Amino acid sequence: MNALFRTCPDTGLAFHKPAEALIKANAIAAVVFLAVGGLLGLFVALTRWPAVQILDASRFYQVLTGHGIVTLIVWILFFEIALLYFCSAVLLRCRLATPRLGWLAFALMVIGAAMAAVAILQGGSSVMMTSYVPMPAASHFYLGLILFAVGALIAVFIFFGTLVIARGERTYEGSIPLVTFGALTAAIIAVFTIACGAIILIPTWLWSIGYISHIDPLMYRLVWWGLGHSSQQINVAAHVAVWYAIAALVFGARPMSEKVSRGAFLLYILFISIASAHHLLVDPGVGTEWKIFNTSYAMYLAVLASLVHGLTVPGSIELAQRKKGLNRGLFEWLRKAPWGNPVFSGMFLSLVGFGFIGGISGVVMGVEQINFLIHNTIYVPGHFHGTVALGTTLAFMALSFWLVPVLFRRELIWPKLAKWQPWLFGVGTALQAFFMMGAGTLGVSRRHWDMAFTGSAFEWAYPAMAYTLMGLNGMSAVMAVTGGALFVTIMVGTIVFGKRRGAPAQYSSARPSLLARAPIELHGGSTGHAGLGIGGLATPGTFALAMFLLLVFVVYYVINYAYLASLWKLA
Ligand code: HEM
Ligand SMILES: [Cu+2]
Repeated sequence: MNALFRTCPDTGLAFHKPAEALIKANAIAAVVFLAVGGLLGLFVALTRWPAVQILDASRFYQVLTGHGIVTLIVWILFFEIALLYFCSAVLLRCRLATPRLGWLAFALMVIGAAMAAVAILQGGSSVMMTSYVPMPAASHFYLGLILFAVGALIAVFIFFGTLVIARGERTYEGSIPLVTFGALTAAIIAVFTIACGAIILIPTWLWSIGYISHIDPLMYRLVWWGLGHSSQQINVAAHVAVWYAIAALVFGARPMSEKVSRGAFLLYILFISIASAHHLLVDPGVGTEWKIFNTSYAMYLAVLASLVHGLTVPGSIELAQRKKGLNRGLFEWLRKAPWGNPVFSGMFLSLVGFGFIGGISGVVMGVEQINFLIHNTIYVPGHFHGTVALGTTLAFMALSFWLVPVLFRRELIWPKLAKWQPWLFGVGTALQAFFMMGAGTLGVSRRHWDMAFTGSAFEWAYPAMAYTLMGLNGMSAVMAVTGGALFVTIMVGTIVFGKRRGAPAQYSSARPSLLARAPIELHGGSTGHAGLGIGGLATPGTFALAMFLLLVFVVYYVINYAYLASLWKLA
């Protein structure tokens, strides 16, 4: 049987027919679930808005569980599977390994997500995303998650298989492209992540049907966070790969140093699972040395990797722009970037938001002492909306504005509104993160539906400011959800109603042309050292931005320690 390919007339990419169909299916599932998850998020935020409080307690926990699982697991993973197939079969111009198993994986993921959704809807599984034991959920809640994970694992192995095929059939020269390397990083971490998930969720499922009598809650948390934290690193590796892809697509930018970028991805693989310890900083049972070693030494090597990407992605854009003559001052290259193109604006807001909000707050809250200030407060959702909503989700949205028209061969509908989408979602989410972090610093608890604790035996009130902040959070959520809804509408509208791009695609069994090795180019003129910072700074604007990040980080870090000291009323 000969594999069928089409060559995209707009991009030159080669699409293996079954790979194309699988990418489409996974992408559509992703968008549909994002719509559901975003709507649930709106209800969560409106409930936490004290003046609105739209849901009652039991509905709130149910909706919150649905929101967390549908967004962070289902939307993100469907999109990532589409991304893995794209980065292997399409970028390497080769056939996808075992497309039939790809459909099996897809079916398992759909069935698993549906099972978990039904369990949540039935009301007996409002255990939140983290599903800590001994809080029980229905057995089909756990089984659904397990089936979903098995599906995802199969897809990850199809990705590995496709890399092997590409190498065996020599569809590319040299080493795999950096974007594919980033996807490979995500896939390797995914294997570890899903293994942790199996180790903890399978016994929990057996516990839910009565085969196991007891699961130790501390052990549960330890292993669960091997899943919960590492999966966030899959997201980071994937969205960093998307940043590199978009820098190349929009600007023709080339990585400043492939070696450094690849080395940074390697750091993720080596050090990230260790950072899971930052979720156990207040847990008894694990020692202080263990906590401090893992979160304050080893974890910084993973943070270093993100800092490297945060430097080299805008740096490569700056270089590409300067080469085009946008060379005046520190920031002409950035001012004259295509801010009206949602592919670029979404990616850049994702990068800045991830660094300044998600990154700084993450490092600060990962310090054992400071963690006591904000543990289990609404600061935590503030932080991770900076990472997974603003960082990952917005990066995926930005890529979709380019990918969906290419994949479905249709023009984007509503291009004018599309320009606004990243701003609505990005700024709305950033504000949400700020307000939740602010309220959390004032102590507002996480996951408690009523911050006024109405009717409780002991009276307790937060500072008035905390109520205001939670109201502002609700308003920002409306803005973010508007942006999210706009994204979903434009994507679905484009797939269904978008104007067709040219004649229907023709597939042929001819082998696509070889992916040529990119010509090696030295940045910054003749010396060849400029790109390394020797002989003049090639990217002064990016360097200035990096110094600004450092400054914000130091100031914020010190403020938190000062605040911690002020709570210590012994002196
Ligand atoms: C505009 C869209 C969104 C809104 C309005 C929103 C709002 C919220 C709010 C207010 C909470 C905190 C609830 C609480 O603890 O009281 C929350 C929790 C959460 N959100 Fe979002 N969010 C949005 C998008 C996302 C996205 C895109 C993701 C993931 C990719 C995400 C993942 C989560 C998770 C995992 C939780 C925690 C659930 C739990 O505690 O079990 N959210 N969201
Ligand atoms: Cu973590």
